[in-house]
This record gives sequence, structure tokens and C-alpha cells, in this order.
Amino acid sequence: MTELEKCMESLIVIFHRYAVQDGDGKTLSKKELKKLIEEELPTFMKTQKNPKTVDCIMKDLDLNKDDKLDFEEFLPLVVGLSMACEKCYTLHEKKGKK
Ligand SMILES: [Ca+2]
Repeated sequence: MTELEKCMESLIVIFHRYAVQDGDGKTLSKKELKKLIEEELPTFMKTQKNPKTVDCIMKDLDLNKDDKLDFEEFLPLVVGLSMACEKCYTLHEKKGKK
């Protein structure tokens, strides 16, 4: 597998690892989302001072308002964070060149 394929597989595996915890393996409940963010995105969590962060993320991502995130609804979180990381990465690159 290529690196990108491995990344995609990891995303799927991690999503399902947390999604199965309440018996429903297809969606993340708020509790599962919180656990996923705390355990898999600890650096992001540390930058978030607001205790309501997870609630806000859930609200933003839950497009069909069923209080659960399916894989499609979960992806924008990863995409959004990746874009934020990429911006930092670009900044550091520029700094490094100077
Ligand atoms: Ca939903």
C-alpha cells in the first residue's frame, strides 16, 4: 500500500474503533467523538480552552441532526484540522528558508 492509502485506511480504522464502543459501529455518539478527539488528537485538545469544544464540533459536523456522526460527517473534522496543520507547515517552511 502507498502512504496515502495507509492514511485513508487509518482514518477508517480509527473511526470504526471508536464507533463500535456503544454497540453501533456505524456512527460516533458525542461520547465517542469526545474520546476520539482526546485520545487521537491530544495536541488539538490542548489548544482548546473551551470545555464546550466537543459540543460545538458535534453541532457543526452533525449535518442531519441525529446527534451522531457517520463517517461522512466525521471527515470534515480531519480535513479541517489537516488544512490548519498544512498552513502551519507552510509557515514553518517559509521561516526555514530565510
Ligand atoms: Ca449525523
